[in-house]
Amino acid sequence: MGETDFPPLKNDLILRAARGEPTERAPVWIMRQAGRYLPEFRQLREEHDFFTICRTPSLATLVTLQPIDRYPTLDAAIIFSDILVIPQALGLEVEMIPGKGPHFPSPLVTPADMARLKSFVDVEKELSYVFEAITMTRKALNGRVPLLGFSGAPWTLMAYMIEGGGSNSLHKSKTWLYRYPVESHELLQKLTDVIVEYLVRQVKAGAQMLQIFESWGGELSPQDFSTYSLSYLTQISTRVKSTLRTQSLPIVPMTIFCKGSWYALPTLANLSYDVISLDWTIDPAHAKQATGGGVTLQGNMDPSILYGTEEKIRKTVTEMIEAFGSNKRYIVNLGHGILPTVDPENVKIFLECVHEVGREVARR
Ligand code: 1CP
Repeated sequence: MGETDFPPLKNDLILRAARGEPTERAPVWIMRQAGRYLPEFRQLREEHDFFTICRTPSLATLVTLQPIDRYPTLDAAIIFSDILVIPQALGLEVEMIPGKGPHFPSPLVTPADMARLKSFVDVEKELSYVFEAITMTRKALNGRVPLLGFSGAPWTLMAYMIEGGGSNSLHKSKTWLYRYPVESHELLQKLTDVIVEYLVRQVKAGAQMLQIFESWGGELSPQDFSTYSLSYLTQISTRVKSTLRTQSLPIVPMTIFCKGSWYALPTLANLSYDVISLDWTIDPAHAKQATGGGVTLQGNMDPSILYGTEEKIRKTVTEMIEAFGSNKRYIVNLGHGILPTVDPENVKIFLECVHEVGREVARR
């Protein structure tokens, strides 16, 4: 698909912020903005299994648009899917258990299990439903806001494939790092190769910006993060951008979210990512200083603030925007995904406040 196949964009605030261009206010979106906190999503989930929604482009489009229709204050849409579609494409079974989360009936136990993964992954074919959903959503958005694509990062995906689902200690996947480092690197490289192709293909389908989720980055020591995460994150940004260039596709902005990896900020700022997404444990002043102003920052309100009073939400948003600045290199978001039991009215308050305060701070 070429840019001319899609309706013209009416709101490019997030793209400008990502490129370091001035903005009249900081743009805003919410990680996991389409999901269980919305009654319209829960209703659809009663009728359809999670991965059926992901695999049916018309349903994925519908769900992606739910928060955009409800909140005209959102400045971006993110395609409805999950990071675990890549392990599925590699041949592993993943189920989504309502109220519990993802479950792999046969996770990888020892490196011998890597033989169960496909030796060649036909990304175009295995993940065609994601690309179709992106193209359909881009059209349905009618240029209201840009559409973001995404992928899990190699270490986070490896951890899910070995743990078999969510985990507190990650001791099974860490056992691989500390007993089978060679095979761990082999798995991480295999994931990286698929992720690069997957992201490029998302742009070809119409994604206007990409985010990489290293949700379990903070579980690693700084040394292990460097060995098992950073080297692959570096490959992803450089290879995606060079492939986009050779294929004459738009060089879209890329965001990296490494939850918990505060120590890596100066290094992350020197990779070819345009945006660094921050969790709420990082002080804005520290983040600005550690990244040196050459990248855009995204984040980072504690998602639980949305359980607070209107007054508390307003106070936190104001302090956050004042600290990050509103007219350049800043995208408002939460520090992690929105929680399923948040009241959608509080989300409305949050978004309206971001607009109001964002405009005011940008004018100062
Ligand atoms: O943001 C959006 O609106 C787009 C949709 C989206 C995204 C970007 C979903 C839908 N999942 C994701 C990414 C994702 N999935 C991440 C990275 C972001 C993060 O750290 O939160 C991770 C770690 C997952 C894995 C996953 N999928 C979990 C976490 C499990 C754990 O505790 O380790 C869960 C609960 C899911 C299920 C899921 N994904 C998305 C939704 C709406 C849901 C709920 C499923 C349901 O309806 O039952």
